Amino acid sequence: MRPQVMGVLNVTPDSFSDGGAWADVDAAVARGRALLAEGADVVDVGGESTRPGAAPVGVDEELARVVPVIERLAPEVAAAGRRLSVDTRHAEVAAAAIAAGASILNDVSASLEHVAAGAGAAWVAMHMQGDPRTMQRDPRYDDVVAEVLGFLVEAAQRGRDAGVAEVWIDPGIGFGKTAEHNWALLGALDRIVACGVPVLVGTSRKGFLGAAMQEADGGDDVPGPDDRLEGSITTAAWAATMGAAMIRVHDVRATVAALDAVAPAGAAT
Ligand code: PMM
Repeated sequence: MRPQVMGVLNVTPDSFSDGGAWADVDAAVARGRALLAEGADVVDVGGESTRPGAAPVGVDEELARVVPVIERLAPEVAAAGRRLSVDTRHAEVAAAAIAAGASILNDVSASLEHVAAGAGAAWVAMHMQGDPRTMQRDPRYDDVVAEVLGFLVEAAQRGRDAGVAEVWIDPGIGFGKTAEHNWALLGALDRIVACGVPVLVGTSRKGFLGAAMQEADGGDDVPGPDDRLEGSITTAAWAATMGAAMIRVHDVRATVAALDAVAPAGAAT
């Protein structure tokens, strides 16, 4: 069996890779349907960009972006036996999104376990150093793998203590991390998987892949987010082989095909 694939649906004017494309409700719902048709197991709806340097969004604005999209997608997602998640740092948005039909709280702040527990939702605890506005200004660790792993083990315990029945952990690739930190975490994913909590990983279209792809082909320009498919797919397949249970991606069809192709080699089989 391959890992589950979480398709990204950013209902934001400013996400780094697909900002603006799905900013109105009809377009976002259509994009959500397309992600399902491409084979997404989970559609992850986000209304606040967490790209480095992004300005925070008001809660009312975030609610207005995500709740109508979740409400409209919920019946068809349920009928297809798939799930909706909400990508938010705000308790009010999380609660409203779960009430509207999301069953996973994708919490990049790793602080909303009580909201997930109270609403009976799954909880993803992601590691981030700092906050999105400042996190890429010189992130530092003594031992990035040990520190992130320690944080995730502790977060998972907090989730269980709060009463969350389904806890996930995520090393937060690109969230307060240099390229070296990201590669170190990907290289040690099996250690994170070994702690026994299901692991979600998101590398899709991220900047460190652009840098690596530029280095590999010796070109003058860093490939933009839309031109990072090879890096995205390769790292998704790597994460699968290391035992990740869910991969968060923009390019669902290609990732599903790649993961199906490597599934026999994966630790998740
Ligand atoms: N990455 C982004 C947003 N949300 N959530 C989790 N759990 N893990 C991630 O790696 C992650 C996330 C940033 O990417 P985007 O702006 O393209 O959504």
